[in-house]
Amino acid sequence: MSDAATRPFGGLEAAFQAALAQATTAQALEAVRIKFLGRKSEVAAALKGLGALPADQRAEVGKRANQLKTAFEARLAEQQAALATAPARAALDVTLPGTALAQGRLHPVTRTMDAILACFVPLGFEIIEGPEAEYEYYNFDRLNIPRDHPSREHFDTFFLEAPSPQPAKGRLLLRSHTSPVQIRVMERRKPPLRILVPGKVFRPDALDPSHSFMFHQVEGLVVDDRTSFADLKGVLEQFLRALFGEDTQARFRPHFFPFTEPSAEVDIACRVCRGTGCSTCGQKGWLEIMGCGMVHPNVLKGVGYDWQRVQGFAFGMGVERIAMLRHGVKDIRLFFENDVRFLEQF
Ligand code: 2NM
Repeated sequence: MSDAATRPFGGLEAAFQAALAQATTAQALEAVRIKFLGRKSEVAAALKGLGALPADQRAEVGKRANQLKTAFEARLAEQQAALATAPARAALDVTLPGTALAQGRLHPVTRTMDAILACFVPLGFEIIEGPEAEYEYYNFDRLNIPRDHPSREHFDTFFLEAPSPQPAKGRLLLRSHTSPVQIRVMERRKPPLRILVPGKVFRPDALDPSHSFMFHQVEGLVVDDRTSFADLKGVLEQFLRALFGEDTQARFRPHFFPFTEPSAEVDIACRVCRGTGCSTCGQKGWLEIMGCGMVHPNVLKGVGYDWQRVQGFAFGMGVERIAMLRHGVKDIRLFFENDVRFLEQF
């Protein structure tokens, strides 16, 4: 192509390309079309003026002008197509609030259980679980609660109708405490033992704000030579301070359990009234938190331990009761109704 033929369009393509790159709206694109292909454009003028050109230039200028026209039209069409798909992006307003995802969380009883277990892990306790369907043998006999003994009536029980696979171990029942797991562990293993047993327990109590036929317990057992009531007090005081705060005051009150001697119930100073008496503590100033004691020699003998050479201490607590105290929940049944409006507060 001769100089004369290309000169009229010098830099036109580059100018078109730059203008196109900046045209991000339909209007801007139309303005580019008018400027480069409209009636007053350089290309249109060249085509219109072909007749006035010398014959030897006419063919080449015409061909070049048509090439540019075709190329510009193609690129304008491409850009228009690209803009047509863009509105999806333009419509995304990043300042709008996002869609909240329904998020799951742990049940307050699970969270309280975890908090309790976490207090004992640094003290070297192992966490062990066992069956919820138990034999009378482990739930009662081996815990120094003999058949026909009135103390067994303190532990109302759900008996299962299924015939016992091992009749020598008595009937099957839903365990009324987790202590049968401690018996199973002691039968299998020799001291020293430091175990913690969490789990569900079942008692056919009438339902009311503080009773449920199923609830959760955490029980603990330590067996060693030279373990004393002082060790029991030290472990439980440390536990209560870890769970309820360093300034927690605890007191041990004499009590009776068939499987421990001596036995005690443990109270903490009421967290609501700090001991002066309120509705949470029933005007007593103290809240009952757990039971404990030194493992009864009959229990140690029953699992085959030399009761004159080893001692043990044990303790147990109800998880729902502690969850109620921690969170100010007034009715245990709320934990089992699964009303999301209740559960999502934790
Ligand atoms: C409690 C209170 C006192 C207890 C006793 C035993 C075992 F198996 F060693 F004999 N386990 N747990 C115990 C003692 C449980 O709960 C209120």
